[in-house]
Amino acid sequence: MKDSKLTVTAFDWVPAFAQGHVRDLRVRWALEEAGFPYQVEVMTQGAQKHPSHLRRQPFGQIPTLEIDGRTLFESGAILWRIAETSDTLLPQDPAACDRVLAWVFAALNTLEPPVGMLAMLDLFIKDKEAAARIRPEIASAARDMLDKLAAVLGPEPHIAGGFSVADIVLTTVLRDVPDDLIAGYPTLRAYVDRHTARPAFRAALEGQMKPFLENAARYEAAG
Ligand SMILES: N[C@@H](CCC(=O)N[C@@H](CS)C(=O)NCC(=O)O)C(=O)O
Repeated sequence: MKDSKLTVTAFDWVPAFAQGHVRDLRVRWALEEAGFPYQVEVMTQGAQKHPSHLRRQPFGQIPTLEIDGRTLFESGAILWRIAETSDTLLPQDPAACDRVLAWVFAALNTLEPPVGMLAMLDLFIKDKEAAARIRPEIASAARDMLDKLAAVLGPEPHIAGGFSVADIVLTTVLRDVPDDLIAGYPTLRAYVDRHTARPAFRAALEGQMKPFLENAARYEAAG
């Protein structure tokens, strides 16, 4: 993949609450860690629903990754493909590699759903009364998963041996846990801080933020 032509899709602007949290960040971060050069196709808001984009991402979302003309969608699938062709994101040992694979899925399938539901309640649901009524139950389900994650992580720096693609996925999920919940988990907070201090994460974040800053005035003026 190092010699392939790689293009990630991203947005030219998103509202403030989503800035730094759009899922192309994971893909950029993995590419930065792997040392694979890539280009970014910056899409205007709304272009994700055009038929030309739906042909490559059936749900009208980003990110996608184009690899020498073929397109992959779903950030988890994209990250796994990057990881298996990198020298840095997956261990060689098959048992260790299985643990990384399991943690990639655990982050996406077990942790991200309750975290995503909280984001939905806090940021998107218009019926604020209904959201406030059901939030405690969803928060409790999220806490249950975070308790177990904190217990299994313990004092370890990474989730599955050395630094791997599982840490990229898990860190990006944990960054979205609302402050009132993550405050109860100092080791998970430290885990996020440790990984977001990596130069590859900083480069990915800077890359995502650049068009948002450039286009803020135009989108804000349009209301
Ligand atoms: N499961 C998908 C989720 C992708 C997703 O939710 N993308 C959001 C940005 S983080 C998006 O494109 N939203 C715009 C829209 O739905 O119109 C993945 O991981 O790739």
